[in-house]
Amino acid sequence: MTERFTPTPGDRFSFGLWTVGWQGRDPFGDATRPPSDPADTVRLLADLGAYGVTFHDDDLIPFGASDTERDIRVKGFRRALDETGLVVPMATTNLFTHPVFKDGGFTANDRDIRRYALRKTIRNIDLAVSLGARIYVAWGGREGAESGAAKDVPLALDRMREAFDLLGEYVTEQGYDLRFAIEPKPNEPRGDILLPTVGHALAFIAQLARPELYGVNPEVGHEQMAGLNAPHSIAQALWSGKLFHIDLNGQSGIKYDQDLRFGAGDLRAAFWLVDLLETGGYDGPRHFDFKPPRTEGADGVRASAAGCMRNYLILRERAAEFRADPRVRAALRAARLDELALPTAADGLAGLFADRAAYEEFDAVAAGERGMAFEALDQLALEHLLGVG
Ligand code: 3MF
Ligand code: MG
Ligand code: MG
Repeated sequence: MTERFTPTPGDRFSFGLWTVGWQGRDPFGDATRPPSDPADTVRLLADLGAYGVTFHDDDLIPFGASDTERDIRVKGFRRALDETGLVVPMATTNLFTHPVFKDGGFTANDRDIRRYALRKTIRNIDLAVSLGARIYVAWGGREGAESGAAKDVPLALDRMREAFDLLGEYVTEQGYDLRFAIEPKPNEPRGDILLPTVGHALAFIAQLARPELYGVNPEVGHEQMAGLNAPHSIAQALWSGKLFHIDLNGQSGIKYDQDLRFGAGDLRAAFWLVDLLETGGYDGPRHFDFKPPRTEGADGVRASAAGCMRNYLILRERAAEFRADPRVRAALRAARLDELALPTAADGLAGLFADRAAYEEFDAVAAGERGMAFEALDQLALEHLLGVG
């Protein structure tokens, strides 16, 4: 019975080095777990059934490491990848830990820091491409402010656009097969972060010189921190052709970034998200960006990572059963979802004006009295989610 929830590389589950490798240091407490060698993390993830591993430059090569140390680290990582068959679908830059980035990277008020941030990013893009990455994530965690006059937002967005345009120019000139995925977040670690939601990021991308190179990397919990419906945000990203990557995790409402394992927190949102990803045409990695709580030792870390994948697989089965249930199909028709798929005026404006039933003879009172039958539909969904469908 349990084999069907055992992950295989075909499920395309990936994890950041910083997730299972998180030592549990938080703003109030020290690390509760020892540091882990990235090569060991690769072996752990392969053992658990993942297919991919992702990294920030500093996860792999400590900030300020010498070239010799860098080579040793990269070699050890490559060896573990070769041994296990794990791939690197995505990489990213740490522009938030070192004090130099306290006011941001691409939008720091200090120009020299912005230039340094660009060079640091480009250096890691070269490494990412050499390891086979096709997606480069950019989370601007420090691109923001705590106070009003400290950041001129239009100017900061000019600098953000300049940075992404330069990165796009770089990968194009190099002939790299690499696209960028911008990761929105409303706050934490800054009081307010620029590009706070998927919607903001989509609007920003439209302003770039090569918009086709950029998409989004929505994180479930980040949208929920803004009080938004994460599956809806992610559906709009898919609809826009911009869901390049995803950070799956769990979050309970509007509070600090909990980074719970996928399935914890808002379970109903997780159900609808899996339903969306599995039916909506997303073909990228199922990437987990979570933090095994600092209460956990090595066994707890394994259980937490395994739980992310197992919960995804359980929800995948539940969502597929929901979609296949004849009662659900009938309930969807009763809720007139098939009608939503019809164009409103395929007959054009002329047809719309000529159609007296559309207005002159339309019985708005009767239409207003029709029930939508959504509750019966949602109850079926809930029962499938609970395993009694
Ligand atoms: C913070 C995050 C980040 C990004 C990471 C990948 C440290 O809330 O989600 O994780 O996902 O920088 O780009
Ligand atoms: Mg997060
Ligand atoms: Mg993330």
